[in-house]
Amino acid sequence: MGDATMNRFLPKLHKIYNVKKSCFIAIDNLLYGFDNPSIMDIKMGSRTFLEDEVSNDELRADLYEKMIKLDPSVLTDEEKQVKSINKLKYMQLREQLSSSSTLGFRIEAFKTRNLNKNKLDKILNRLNLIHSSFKCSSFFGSHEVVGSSLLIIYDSCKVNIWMIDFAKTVPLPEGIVINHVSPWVQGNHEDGYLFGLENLINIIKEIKDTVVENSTRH
Ligand code: I3P
Repeated sequence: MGDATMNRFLPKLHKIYNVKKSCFIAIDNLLYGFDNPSIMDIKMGSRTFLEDEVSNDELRADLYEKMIKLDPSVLTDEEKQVKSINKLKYMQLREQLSSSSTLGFRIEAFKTRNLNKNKLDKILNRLNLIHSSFKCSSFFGSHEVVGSSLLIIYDSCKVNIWMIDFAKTVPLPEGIVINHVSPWVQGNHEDGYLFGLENLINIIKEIKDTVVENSTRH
């Protein structure tokens, strides 16, 4: 919230509650003022785990069960025998089985209705603003942004986009500089956030052009 370049894209933080060992935050209700809104949660970045995960070899049966439902063919015989998988492997498979690895973003959930050209224009304007502000932001210049989402909300009158989910946004180690675009290799801390945002913007532009082309044809 302290970064003046970015805080217009972040829900306002109202309060922090510590309950036993958990910490809860109260933030703006982003759906307030919308009438039956359409919503899309897009997880940004080509890497969805923190580098610490690389050294975590705990085997998890819950992640194995989730992967069985997604795509059992990617599991090794050994994993099938122990019926568990470590989180790094699970997260990397999720990236490869979705568009995270190729496009740097994936759609996690959506409830959506008619999108017209006017809304696509507003979405593109806001995404371009987030992109240019992110590039100038001292906060994002000094943090890796992992597992964060863009939340697109619109109804028949309004459109808005918010940056949410910063539980795995952490300061970069001293001496490490990232561009948020280059591919990740262990130790470089690249997250692929801007790679994903640029692809998202280009894809929405293509959709808009198709919408315009179809509407002029009819
Ligand atoms: C979950 C998703 C979450 C992750 C969670 C995964 O997978 O990647 O972001 O939590 O790990 O299970 P999926 O989307 O396939 O359900 P974190 O971002 O907090 O790591 P978890 O099971 O350890 O909570």
